[in-house]
Amino acid sequence: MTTQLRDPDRTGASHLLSPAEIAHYEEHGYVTPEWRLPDHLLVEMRTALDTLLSGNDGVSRDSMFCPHIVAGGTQGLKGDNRWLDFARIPEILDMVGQVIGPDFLLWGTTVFGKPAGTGKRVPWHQDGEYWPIKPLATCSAWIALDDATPENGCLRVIPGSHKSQRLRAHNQNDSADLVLNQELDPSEFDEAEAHDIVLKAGQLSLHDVYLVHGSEPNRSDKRRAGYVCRYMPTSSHFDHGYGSQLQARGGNQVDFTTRALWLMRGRDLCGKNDFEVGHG
Ligand SMILES: O=C(O)CCC(=O)C(=O)O
Repeated sequence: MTTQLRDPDRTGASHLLSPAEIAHYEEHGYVTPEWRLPDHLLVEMRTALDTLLSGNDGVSRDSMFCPHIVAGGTQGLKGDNRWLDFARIPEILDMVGQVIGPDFLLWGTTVFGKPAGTGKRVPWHQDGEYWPIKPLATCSAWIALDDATPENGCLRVIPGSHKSQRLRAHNQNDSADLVLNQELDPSEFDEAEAHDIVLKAGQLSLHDVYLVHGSEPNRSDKRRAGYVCRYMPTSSHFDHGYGSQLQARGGNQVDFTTRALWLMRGRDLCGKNDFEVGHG
């Protein structure tokens, strides 16, 4: 089946972020665009998710790293090219380009599957703590595959927390109840300022690498799956060598040393990104 990525009814400028949406991203570190996936694409993504789940029995549903890498992805996940297609949805790339510039690459994806009843908490964190990106920069597109609400553990953010462009103090927490093992020190933010990102299935949010965010466990009877794509401007370098040093420090749950990079738009501005590693 050929994935028809661009929505025929929404071509043209209508999907682009408005000036107010761009200003919201800059001011608050995230935005929930007006545009949403066309129904046919949402159906395809949910079908791909069913396949991913049924083909990967032993892998935690809470975080399935790199489904876009077909074989030998992190965790031994059996992936599928369709997830790479979904990371190339032109409307989403256009919006990402509006906030990080026209030259950018895809370096990672994750399905945060948060199953009904048992979905775990994602501790408060900033994304960049163990990412080998110099200088640190990434825009994450979090695509809701189910409705995401406070009841089933939608993404929560601390608006404006990206602004200092500073990685705050994290502690390692290896509790089995958490999806990630890096947790922000409570002195670093005020949870009372948290904002819930409530999304209908097919909507998405974009967030900055320095934004403080997390999500509550899913105690409801409704799954809350999201597919996140990580895009970085090619003015930054994804340093595979530094990836191994970070791993040696013990904080990483994933292997960045062989991570494949895909140029999504424009060219490699820094000239140092390696588009052969991991493409086997
Ligand atoms: O899906 C979640 O609850 C967490 C997502 C997240 O931490 C991220 O996209 O960076």
